[in-house]
Amino acid sequence: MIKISEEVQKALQNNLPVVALESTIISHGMPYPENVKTALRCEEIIRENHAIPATIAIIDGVITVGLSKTEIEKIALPEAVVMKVSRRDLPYAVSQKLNGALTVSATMIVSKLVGIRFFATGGIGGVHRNGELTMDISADLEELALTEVCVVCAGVKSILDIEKTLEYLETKGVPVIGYNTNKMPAFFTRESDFMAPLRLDTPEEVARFVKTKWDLGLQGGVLVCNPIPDEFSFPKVLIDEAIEKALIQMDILGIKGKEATPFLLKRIVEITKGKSLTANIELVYNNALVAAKIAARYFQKEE
Ligand code: PSU
Ligand code: MN
Repeated sequence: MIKISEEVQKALQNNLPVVALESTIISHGMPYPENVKTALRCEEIIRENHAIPATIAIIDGVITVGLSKTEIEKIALPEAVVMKVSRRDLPYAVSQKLNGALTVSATMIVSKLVGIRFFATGGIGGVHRNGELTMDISADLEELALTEVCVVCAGVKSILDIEKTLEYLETKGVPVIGYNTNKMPAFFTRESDFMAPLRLDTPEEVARFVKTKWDLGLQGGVLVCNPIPDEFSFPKVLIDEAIEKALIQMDILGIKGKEATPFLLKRIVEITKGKSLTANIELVYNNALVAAKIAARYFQKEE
């Protein structure tokens, strides 16, 4: 059911750093052709920083670890039929031989299955606003509680309820690390109104933290929250305005469940006339960079 590219397989066998990349961001998170460009550039950034990239998706029912350029194109084209696959959907997409883009939760599962410990993404899912009523809480949070992968993201988008997302992660025992920041980053902006529960400042410190957690036999992942670089950070008022508009439209149209996140991202790009897309792309690059550095450090041989 799983096909691993030769390069990734070799790296894993030789205990070299590998960084996973998700595919929902390609198929459902960004428009074509920016999605392809971003996916390929992320791979380059990871290589430039001494790790091996492994973009993961389901291609005709086969869980594929280390997509080729052609495979990335295949799930990126606007006309491609690609299922958004979370934990619950994995067996469906595989047994029905579909094409599937993996969310953070599904990418963590596959990463662990094949022995990849680090994963770079844009943003994770979380507790949606009004989540206490709708119970729309992303499977990503539960996965972080269960699965031993270190996920580097740009924090929690304010289309979500940041405070409740942090509470949920605390209950589940998931460490949330502000990388070089005291504040919890909010994806498009460097800061939110909430403190990051923990702070670490270097790849070395994060690598040591992750190793300590797993050496202690503590189950589950680690969430590293890496703020968007200052020069690309979105003015908070502007992004908040766009988010509120998108949320109201979502309500009117009755969009919910797994369609919610892709709808909101797309509307925010439209409302901001593409500016939020630039921010999104840049923060993903920055996460690929940091994840590669942490992974390289984690696998560095002691002198
Ligand atoms: N946030 C983004 N871009 C994305 C996602 C989140 O900025 O593409 C995707 C990720 O794959 C994440 C998923 O795991 O959305 C969460 O979806 P849901 O809220 O339906 O659990
Ligand atoms: Mn959801």
